[in-house]
Amino acid sequence: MALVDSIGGLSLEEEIRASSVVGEGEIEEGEITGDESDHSTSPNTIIPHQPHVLEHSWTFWFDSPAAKQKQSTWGSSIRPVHTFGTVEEFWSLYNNIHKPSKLAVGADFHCFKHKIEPKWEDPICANGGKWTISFPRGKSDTSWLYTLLAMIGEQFDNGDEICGAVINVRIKQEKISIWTKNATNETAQVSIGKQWKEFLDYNESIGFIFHDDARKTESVQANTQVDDGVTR
Ligand code: MGP
Repeated sequence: MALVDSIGGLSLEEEIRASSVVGEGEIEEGEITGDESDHSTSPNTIIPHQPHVLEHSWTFWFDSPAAKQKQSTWGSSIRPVHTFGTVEEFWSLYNNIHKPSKLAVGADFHCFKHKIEPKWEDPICANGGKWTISFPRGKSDTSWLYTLLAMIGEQFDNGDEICGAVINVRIKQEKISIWTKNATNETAQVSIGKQWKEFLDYNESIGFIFHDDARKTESVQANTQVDDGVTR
């Protein structure tokens, strides 16, 4: 079953680094304070580093094309890269890893909530599905970043329904998908798809597929291959 919606929208520019915005009156990291009435500390106290803790911890996973080629079972080469739980950790990781346009063709890069594996077999993903947007090769870097920021910054009204996001780098295209938990919860799926388009300022239609349907398609294809082998 495929759901399609076509609602356009807003930009996510204002969301970038939103989680690390410092409120009025708060002291920024590294800011020097000089309250003359307070003699208990040095007049020029440097406020220590206060990490900005995210609502959830997230894990980056990577599947390299070279490792994939050697595997016999799908998914056996997907590896967790690093788990982060603060805004600061996210940026230090993000700034030191390749953007999608620099990843090798065939690579899959995932960012999933900690302890959820980016596989249909994971019990939390098993009844879910995914929204997907395709981009020409080399054109998804900004959308990937905005997707990550919207997810880890808890910008989705139905963020609890989200497992994570993946970027698949292929010869002619890069596909970003958001995986969800309960594909039959149509209201939540539509809300996530609609908001995602707004965050990316994406105006085309996007497609949703149940993992269950993807699994069935896969087994039909496998049976067809077996039948072909028997009859010829
Ligand atoms: P894909 O990588 O999601 O699609 O699934 P893509 O990118 O269109 O295809 P590609 O050939 O360009 O990589 C491709 C195939 O991988 C599926 O048909 C399944 O056989 C297998 N596969 C993908 N996923 C996400 C899973 C999974 O979670 N579990 C299992 N068992 N197989 C999967």
